[in-house]
Amino acid sequence: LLSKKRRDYTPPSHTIETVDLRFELSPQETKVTAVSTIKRIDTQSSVLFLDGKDLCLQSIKIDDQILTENDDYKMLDNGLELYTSLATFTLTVVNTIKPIENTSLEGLYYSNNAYCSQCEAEGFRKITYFLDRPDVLAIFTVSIVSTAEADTYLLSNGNLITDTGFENGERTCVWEDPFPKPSYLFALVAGHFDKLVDEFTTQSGKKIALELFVDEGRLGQGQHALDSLKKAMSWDEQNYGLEYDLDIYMIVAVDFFNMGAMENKGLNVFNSKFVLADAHTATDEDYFNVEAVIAHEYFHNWTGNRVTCRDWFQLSLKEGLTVFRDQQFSADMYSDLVTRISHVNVMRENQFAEDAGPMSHPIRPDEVVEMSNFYTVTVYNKGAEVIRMLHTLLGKAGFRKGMDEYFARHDGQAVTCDDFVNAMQDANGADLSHFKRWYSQSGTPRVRVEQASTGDSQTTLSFTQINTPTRTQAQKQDLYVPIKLECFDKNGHKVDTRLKNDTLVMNSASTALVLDVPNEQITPSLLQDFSAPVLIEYDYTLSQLLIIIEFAGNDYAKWEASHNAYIMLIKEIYNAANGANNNADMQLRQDIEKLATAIKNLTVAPEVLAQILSVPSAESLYSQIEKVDPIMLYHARHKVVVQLSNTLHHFCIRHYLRLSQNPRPYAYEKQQVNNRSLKNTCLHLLAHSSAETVAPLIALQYKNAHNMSDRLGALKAAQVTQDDTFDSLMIAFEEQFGDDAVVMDKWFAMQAKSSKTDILAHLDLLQAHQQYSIKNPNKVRSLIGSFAFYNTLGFHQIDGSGYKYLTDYLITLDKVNPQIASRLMTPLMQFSRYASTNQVLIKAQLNRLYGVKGLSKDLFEKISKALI
Ligand code: DPP
Ligand code: ZN
Repeated sequence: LLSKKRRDYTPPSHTIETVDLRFELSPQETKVTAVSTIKRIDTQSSVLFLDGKDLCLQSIKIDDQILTENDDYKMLDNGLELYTSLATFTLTVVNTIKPIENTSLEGLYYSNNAYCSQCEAEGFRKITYFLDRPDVLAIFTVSIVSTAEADTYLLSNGNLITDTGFENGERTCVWEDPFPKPSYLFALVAGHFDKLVDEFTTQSGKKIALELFVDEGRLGQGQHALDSLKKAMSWDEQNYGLEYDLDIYMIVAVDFFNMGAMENKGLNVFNSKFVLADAHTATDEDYFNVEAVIAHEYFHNWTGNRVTCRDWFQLSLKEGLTVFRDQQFSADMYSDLVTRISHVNVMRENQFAEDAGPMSHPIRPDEVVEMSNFYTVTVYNKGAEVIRMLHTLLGKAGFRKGMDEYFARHDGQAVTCDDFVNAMQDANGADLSHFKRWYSQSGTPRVRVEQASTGDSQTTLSFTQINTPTRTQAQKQDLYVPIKLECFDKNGHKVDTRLKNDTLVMNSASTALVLDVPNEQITPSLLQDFSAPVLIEYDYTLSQLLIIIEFAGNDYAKWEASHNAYIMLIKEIYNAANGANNNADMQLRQDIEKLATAIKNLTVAPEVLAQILSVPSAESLYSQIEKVDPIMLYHARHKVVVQLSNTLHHFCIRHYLRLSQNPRPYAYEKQQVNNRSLKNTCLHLLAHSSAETVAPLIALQYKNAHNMSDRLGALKAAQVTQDDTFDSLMIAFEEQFGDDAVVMDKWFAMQAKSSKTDILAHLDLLQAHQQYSIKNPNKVRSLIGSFAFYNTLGFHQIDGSGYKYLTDYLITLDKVNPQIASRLMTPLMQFSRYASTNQVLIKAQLNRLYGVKGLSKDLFEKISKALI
């Protein structure tokens, strides 16, 4: 399989200045006519290559001349080659496609009685022959012709300039997008929807029409999305001076979608999961996510659409930056701390794992076989962390200056990550050459911190970076690493570090910090706010962590210290289970006692306490233990949670009862969200305790719940107790929500995480459920994804049957939707972190998969990397 390399980039031989697309819609066979005005750029060129995939070509013309195969053009596997030396010409291509057979959900497809498109990254070539690359920017005019009166909306990018209405058996709508754009931002949606309308006035006084399209009957679940959109629009004006640029902004929610959402110019297409929300069906977390994804896609209008990527290796140019912007937005809308913690958890649970496995790649990859394999937590989330470090380095005002410079230079262009950093650098008179290494180096840097006496009265903290070689990079360089830190003495007083903004900047492999306090009295709180995407190695004692929990002035540091304390205790139990220590249980009781006392003494806001009471997931611990036995780790973690639950029983009951009183009508607003978060965290923790008082509380909460957060909170707690309550609540839930596709995803996910011993038979039954479909990515992710990613006991069964189950499913799914199959492979890809018995079993399945005939590029790329 041919890979593309970043270094091999060449500019296009030709460009397309305008394209008129005409779609004559039919689910079975849609006819596409593309009339492009093409200009030759490379004067030496006599060949024009056009991408094309799964297309049925009808005719092809240059100006008025019909072309003949082999004389004028040649068909290739991945497109066609046109022979012409004209400097400018009009190309007319007529071809047909089969939307109803397109289960890959890439290109134009038909599902739930509607047409929908997804072109990023390389889906446009499944619509027509084209220069399907992001550095070719054309003005699009789109005519959509439908003979079905039921298709009430025929939508594309930009402004509607003609609507014939339904007459003589057909209707045509014509859309014109005045902004030149790459083909990946093209969109078409046609079908019947309900429409919610709103309006936004920009800071310069322009009125924008906002339109939200949802499935019939779902209008009541759309207002939160529109409110979020308006918040995002004014936030971007206030924080970056960026205004919306078309007269209309449309969002369509569909049930069948590979991604979360897509930022097509003026016509976003969304997975309905990130649009639909009301108190009855959506949790607080869902509300948060809808707001964040709506904002993310909106922010792309400038960071992505107005300034786009030169080639797909530069994906982080728009994604890292836009994720950073949506994170800033979420922090402003809701909570700095909780938002930050949720993103830090993603880094530690998912990104570190990816970077330690066979798919490890820099945020700007060097080599790609299938581009959709690179929509990763590395490109997105680590990319955002890199932008965040730039923000730290340049300061808020400096960062803004750099952004202004970036738009001043590159509006309307397709550019590179280097162009972005250069704009930042030049606007600030800074030298970012060392910083740029973050773009080319993969892997998670570890920073080893050692503490030692310097004379009698001083302490030296020495910091050393360890950049371990990865599969594709044998040589690693040191990186720019800002480490935000505070130090405390034994009384909890803050020690003066003389650091600007409390931040130690590592500009080389090692550095040291000297403090005027004796060694035995120092407790450092390191990497506050997760100031760099690195792993810190420092051997804390429990007493040190307790000092931070008690005395640190910022909540992040308190949370981090509690998090580290849990990790420490879990590791001790894990190691003791290997036979080392008989006193482990008693030690654990004593340690948890101390930790619990520190927690009880805190006076922090409810959402902070909720975070501190949340024991880190097993997944986030995998990067902490070499060759981990997942089942043993699961049990070790469980033991710690149970001990914590028993120790904090009264404390949690007290909070729980207090917060359960006099509920107000549901609103997604801070105080309510924070209180619910603490209440449900307490309930979940209580469910682990041996006290019999808890089961009735759970059942009662479920029964009285007037919103989804409380309902799901009860259900999750019931799942922990593993008694009949859970099964009966699940039946009640299904009866109530069986018709709501988005809500039922929660139900499937809960089923998939069940610790039933016959989980595999159970999964078979669930696949036969009337709401389940292998063609619907949300369903596949909820059921099979939740099982493989989160059901430790079920997936890692020692006979390998969990691994085999997933592999069997992947073989079938790959034929239906390779992108989703490829995402679902992740748990198998990360085999190297497991104990050797697990590794052998997983590799056997990967080998079996490798032998399957006709495997997609998506899977093939990953398996070949895994098996090298
Ligand atoms: N729709 C995806 C995102 O916004 C890809 N651009 O991240
Ligand atoms: Zn994005």
